[in-house]
Amino acid sequence: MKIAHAEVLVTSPGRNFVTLKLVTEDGLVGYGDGTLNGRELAVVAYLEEHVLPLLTGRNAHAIEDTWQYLYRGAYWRRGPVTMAAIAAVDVALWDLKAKAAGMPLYELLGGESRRGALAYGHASGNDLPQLFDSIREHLDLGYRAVRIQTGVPGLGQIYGVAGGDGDRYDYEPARRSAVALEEVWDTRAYLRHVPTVFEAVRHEFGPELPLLHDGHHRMTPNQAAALGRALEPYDLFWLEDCTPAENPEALRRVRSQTTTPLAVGEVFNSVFDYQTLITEQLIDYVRSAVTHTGGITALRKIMDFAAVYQIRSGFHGPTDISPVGMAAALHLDIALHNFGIQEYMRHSPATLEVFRTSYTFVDGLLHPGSTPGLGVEVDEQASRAFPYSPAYLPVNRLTDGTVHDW
Ligand code: GCO
Ligand code: MG
Repeated sequence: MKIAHAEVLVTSPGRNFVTLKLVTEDGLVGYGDGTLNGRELAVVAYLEEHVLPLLTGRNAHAIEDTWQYLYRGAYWRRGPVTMAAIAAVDVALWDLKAKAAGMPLYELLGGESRRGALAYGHASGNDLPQLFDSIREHLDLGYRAVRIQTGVPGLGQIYGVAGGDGDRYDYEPARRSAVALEEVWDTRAYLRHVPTVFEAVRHEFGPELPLLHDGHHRMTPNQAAALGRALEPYDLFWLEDCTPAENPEALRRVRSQTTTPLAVGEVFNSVFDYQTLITEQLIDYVRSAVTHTGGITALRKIMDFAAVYQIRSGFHGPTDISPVGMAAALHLDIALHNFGIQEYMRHSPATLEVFRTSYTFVDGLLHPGSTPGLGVEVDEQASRAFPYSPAYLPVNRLTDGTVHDW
């Protein structure tokens, strides 16, 4: 099964997506997601200029060899652009292999370990009434776990809070911008406010509902430890990215101070980013996306390593992971023994018009479906109606103007 043709598809149905398409000599088509939100065209250039010329004529079945060839062969290893490009190739090859076998991909990863993958959605509101409405809306949609983000008194638009006017999510798609928008942030105000929100949510919705929260890399280890402790009475499923990702050692301090479960890794791109966190059991959940971690081949190895230390998966699944990347995560979710939860933000109707998916969401559980391969086909004709449009992520500043982590 040789690769006859490789090409990169860029489309923007609601937001930008980068998809690698591989075609074999006998006409099988495989897709891989290489979307890196806000820096999309860097991955396109990496693939088109440096990877595609190496793919034609290669044995499409040789997934591990191709992975090592692209990773070690570049000499310059890791980094989000490189690993998103390798992921795109890796996932497209797994899609091809499973299509050639006539099986859904999870069968090649060991088969089903569960009926479906518990998913969490993004509930948010500027204030408590809006937040409660959003939680109810998620429960009505079938979600059995929700992430909670709210506005903070005194601050304007902040990460994770849908802006109103029918927006489903923050920056999806209403405030995407060709220049980076700026938000204002105050960590002390946030720390005072968040426990009151969880108190109110538990009071209204009871003790059962799994609740999650994302700190988006903004706290110091001490602040994160204090927040983790303050949230203990509300029994969080996890507190995510409490400190900046570059310094895994910071989590030793947090870990020693609180039993609130910790989730980390959406901006990581290799197993080495996790080495300290896993071996010292400083985290409870691996947050990586297939798309940003070198694909199924690499993320599977991270999860097997994590399993030894009782660490489970909680893969990244915002709408900037394309339906191809989401499907790849779902096949792993179904097959892995140490699955934890799957983030699931619903893609827009425009996105789903271009990417035809076979995954399902029933009673709060996601399933990748039984179509051979990943179960996602790209409608190239439909994609042409949505040309690339530059869109930056926001930049965060403290109240005195200092740039902070967004
Ligand atoms: C999450 C993430 C996202 C990221 C986004 C950046 O937990 O889903 O934090 O909201 O901010 O993926 O591109
Ligand atoms: Mg996050």
